Amino acid sequence: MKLATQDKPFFPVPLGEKLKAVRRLGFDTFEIDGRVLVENLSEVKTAIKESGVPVETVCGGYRGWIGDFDQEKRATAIAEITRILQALAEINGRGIVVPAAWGMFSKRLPPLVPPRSEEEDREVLLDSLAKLNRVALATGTLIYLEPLNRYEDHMLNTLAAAGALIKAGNFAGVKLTADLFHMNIEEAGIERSIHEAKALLGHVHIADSHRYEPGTGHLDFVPIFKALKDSGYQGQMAFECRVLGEPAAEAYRRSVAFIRACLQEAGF
Ligand code: LER
Ligand code: MN
Repeated sequence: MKLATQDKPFFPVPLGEKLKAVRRLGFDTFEIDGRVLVENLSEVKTAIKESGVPVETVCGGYRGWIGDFDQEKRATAIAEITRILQALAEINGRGIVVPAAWGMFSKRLPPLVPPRSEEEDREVLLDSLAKLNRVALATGTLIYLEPLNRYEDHMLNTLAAAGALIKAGNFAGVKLTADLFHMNIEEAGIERSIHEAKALLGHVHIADSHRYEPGTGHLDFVPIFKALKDSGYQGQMAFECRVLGEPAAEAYRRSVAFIRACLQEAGF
């Protein structure tokens, strides 16, 4: 299990210094933006070599969504994710976090009724995932399909719903992202859902209950980590949160120490 972080405004530049700072804060690896990776591939390679800090996962950095209502934007998403996976393969990366869509539509906010049926949503997602599954298998990378909460996406909100889609398509190159912030809203029981989805778990996003740095909210991380440990989870856990404490870098360092203690207590 490796602890990862996404980029933060208080991290230094250039990328080589950023990766060194990430390690000093207590992380093992960096989750990069897809566009940053593709547009700076040789700099990323040098930074990894010089810092010894791997870059193994991607989140964001492409236009459109795999479940986009607009066919052209959906094709753009598939093409750009393909380029990101090709670049990721060159740095021995693992995979990219991909939601069905983010901020495109919510059935819980006006106008409430989406312009496409659930059956059509499903067909569109199966088609996009079939294409990206082929790319993942060809490049030795993975798609980490990410259910989001009901206010951020109307198509996939639970691990079970996303897992059913992966099974329906028999996609060996598609796994799940378990994002604790979304799960805290959508899953009846976080630990139970982790156990039920264990065969498909590929990646984890962590934040506290209010999506600030772990340790500042009311999420109980130890039983969740125990569920991951008991499920045989060996992938990454990437911080995806805002930072409440000040100064931010110190608050972030405290949060990493807090999470490492929780991981140890859970048996990692
Ligand atoms: C969005 O809320 C999220 O969790 C990101 O990982 C985007 O996929
Ligand atoms: Mn996430």
